[in-house]
Amino acid sequence: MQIEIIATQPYNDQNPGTSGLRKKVKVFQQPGYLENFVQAIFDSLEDFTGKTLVLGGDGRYFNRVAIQTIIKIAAANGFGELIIGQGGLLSTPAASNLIRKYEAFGGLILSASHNPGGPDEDFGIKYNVGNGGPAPEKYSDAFFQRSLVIDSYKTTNIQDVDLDSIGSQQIEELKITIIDPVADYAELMQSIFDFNLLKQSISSGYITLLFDAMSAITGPYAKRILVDILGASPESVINAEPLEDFGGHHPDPNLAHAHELAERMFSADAPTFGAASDGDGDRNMITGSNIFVTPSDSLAIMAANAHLIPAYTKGISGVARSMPTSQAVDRVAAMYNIPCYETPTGWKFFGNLLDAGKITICGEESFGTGSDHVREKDGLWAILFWLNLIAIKRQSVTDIVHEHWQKFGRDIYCRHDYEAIESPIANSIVEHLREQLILLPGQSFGENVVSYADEFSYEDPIDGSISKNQGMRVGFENGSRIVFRLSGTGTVGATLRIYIERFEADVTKHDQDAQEALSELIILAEQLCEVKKRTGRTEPNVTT
Ligand code: VG1
Ligand code: CO
Repeated sequence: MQIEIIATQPYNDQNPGTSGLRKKVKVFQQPGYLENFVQAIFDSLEDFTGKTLVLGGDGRYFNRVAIQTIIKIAAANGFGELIIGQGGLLSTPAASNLIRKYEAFGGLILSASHNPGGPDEDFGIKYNVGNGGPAPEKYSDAFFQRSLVIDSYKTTNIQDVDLDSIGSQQIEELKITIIDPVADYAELMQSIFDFNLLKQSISSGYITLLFDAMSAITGPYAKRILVDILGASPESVINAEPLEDFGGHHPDPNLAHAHELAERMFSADAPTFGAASDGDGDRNMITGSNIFVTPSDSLAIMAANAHLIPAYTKGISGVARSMPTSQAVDRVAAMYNIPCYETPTGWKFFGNLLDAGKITICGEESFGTGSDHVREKDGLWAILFWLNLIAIKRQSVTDIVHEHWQKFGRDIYCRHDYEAIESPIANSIVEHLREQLILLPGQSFGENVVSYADEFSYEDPIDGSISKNQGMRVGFENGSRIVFRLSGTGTVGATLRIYIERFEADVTKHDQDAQEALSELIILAEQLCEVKKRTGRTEPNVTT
């Protein structure tokens, strides 16, 4: 194989965020931009000669072009085998599974997840390590440092690879295997859940379902698993064709963006269960007939009921949640007497805990839940978990949620996102908040007395690494919390996320609307951060 060394200029903005490097497609299309970053990753890794790399993406615009480029750079850098999803497609959890199952050295996942796609929209790339999980911070820091000084990358002159024909081919020292992106994943799901019970529940009509793939990666996965294997009707999977621009929408599974699903689920003839996933298939939204389950509640309910699911009948070792996720799962852990860890936002912080067997189930308020079956959050896994739960308990989603609240109380929760704020204004908001932290403890706001106010810092209990400045928390004596943090996945300006929660033990008050129940804290959040005042906005772009 003839290796070419191409001279290049470094870019100064290749710092991975919460989940890999995300930029506008136009940024990635600059000369050497993608090449530099991929070479910077390989330069930061050791001892991979002859080893396997998994490669695939969510099918968004630029996916195929990027895959051909990466194949050549990986070949020139000495990988021995590339496992690539047919058509260049792999959902994030499926890629994680392949890395683990085929004991690959690592993987590159091409996705900007829930961000929109198309020539003027977003693209992304992320490296996953040998456990199948997103590269921890020490890696992403190294990638960035290398990208700042890189002056050349390696490539080869091999021909473009046919990504659509399944099978293996040998190109000199390099083996390229194009695989069915769904098969291994479907097999894994079958090993976790009671597929026979699910088939019966669906064929008998006890469960009727609607799944919105949002024109993103999970269409083929949902069609195979829900329709072909479990027997749901073909109409129960909507927007099932992955499109390069996701049909012009945000492939973000929440009530605002999955509006077709939301309309059907809140109608008179709603199915018993409705769900959606995101661009790369790692997120999930759970709904039942006329009910939306907040991701934080979903995590708690899954933890509380895991022992009913075949793969977890022995119980779970512990749970973890990202810091802004509600404390609902903490109550489950306390009652079951298992540990509960609080990590910074981003799945990369769960990997060590999962590897060490400290936790079995983990999740984030941002529509992400997962377990030790892979090292990514997993949308369809969460959906199958809920279906299995409904089938075993013979209860509706509403009854499962209400029963959970009766037992544990309800952590009323909401998140407000203010997107694309001009960076100087966002920085002024953060600075203003930071200045107040030291003064807040002991202050009373109505019935809310501040018990602590700080910037969240995390020490990994396994490797001792420390991650600072992971969001500002204001905690109250009654257990309520307001959290502020800037997004690390956006590509335009800055996005401020405000997370608000309050515990309600009184069963007669469990049916309240979250925005109303949290109205005092919402007003207080604005008083503290002044996002409306400083940006002139009147309301958040997205409320979840
Ligand atoms: C967001 C979510 C975070 C999630 C991340 C990646 O990050 O808040 O919980 O892990 O997206 O999810 P941020 O920094 O924008 O708040 V995904 O589905 O984009 O891979
Ligand atoms: Co995602």
